[in-house]
Amino acid sequence: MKRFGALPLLALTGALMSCGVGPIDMTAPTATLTATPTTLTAAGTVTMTATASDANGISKVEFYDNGTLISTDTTSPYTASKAYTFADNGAHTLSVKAYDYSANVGQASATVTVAIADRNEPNDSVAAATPLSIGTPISGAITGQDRDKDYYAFTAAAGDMLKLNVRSVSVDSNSTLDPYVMILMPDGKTVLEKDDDGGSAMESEIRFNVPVDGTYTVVLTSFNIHNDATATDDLATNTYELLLSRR
Ligand SMILES: [Ca+2]
Ligand SMILES: [Ca+2]
Ligand SMILES: [Ca+2]
Ligand SMILES: [Ca+2]
Repeated sequence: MKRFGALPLLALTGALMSCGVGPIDMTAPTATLTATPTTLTAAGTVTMTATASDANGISKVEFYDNGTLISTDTTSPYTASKAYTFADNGAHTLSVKAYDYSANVGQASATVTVAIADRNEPNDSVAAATPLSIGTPISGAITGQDRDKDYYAFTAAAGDMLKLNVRSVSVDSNSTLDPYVMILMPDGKTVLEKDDDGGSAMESEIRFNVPVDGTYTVVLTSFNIHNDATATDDLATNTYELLLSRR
């Protein structure tokens, strides 16, 4: 045990002092956090920008969403981003922890509200179409952006006799949607059929025979958006039920 006496420790302490190590840093960094946007009504990405400063420098900044680590940034500007969908609906406390080189932590937070009305979003292109099964109704809404279009994809065989219905007020009397719907051929461009008010009242109905085997795309929007290239129609009440059935 004699070999582990006090001398080495004293020597180490002396060496540190002679190296000019200053007083221990006990002061936490200061930090700020800005999140943009603070409310999401459509699926999208929130960008977080933090500032952090400390007399002895910043070693890293950690970004959290409701306490779960998103990412770490070691260089200024300190930024992070996170994508949100319908599954993330609710309040999100975004926060940062800024560390100095002595493990002191400065914190800041911001609140983001995710309130996406349509569970199928994002479905704004042929590539992002929501799968649609024959015989299974699916609910959505034309909302969350100025000119929402909802894309759905289904597979059918040549000769299939089908019917596509978009119901709004007959499903929910509070619905404000006047639906407009198109079916695109498997090339994703050519219009096979389109309809504004083939169903009851303003609702849409298309009866069609499938010309070739393939995956077809349904494009659903409001008559206002279809009819006027500059119109906006973003109402949470623009709800509908889409049903593809055999006839
Ligand atoms: Ca410090
Ligand atoms: Ca939608
Ligand atoms: Ca959409
Ligand atoms: Ca209509």
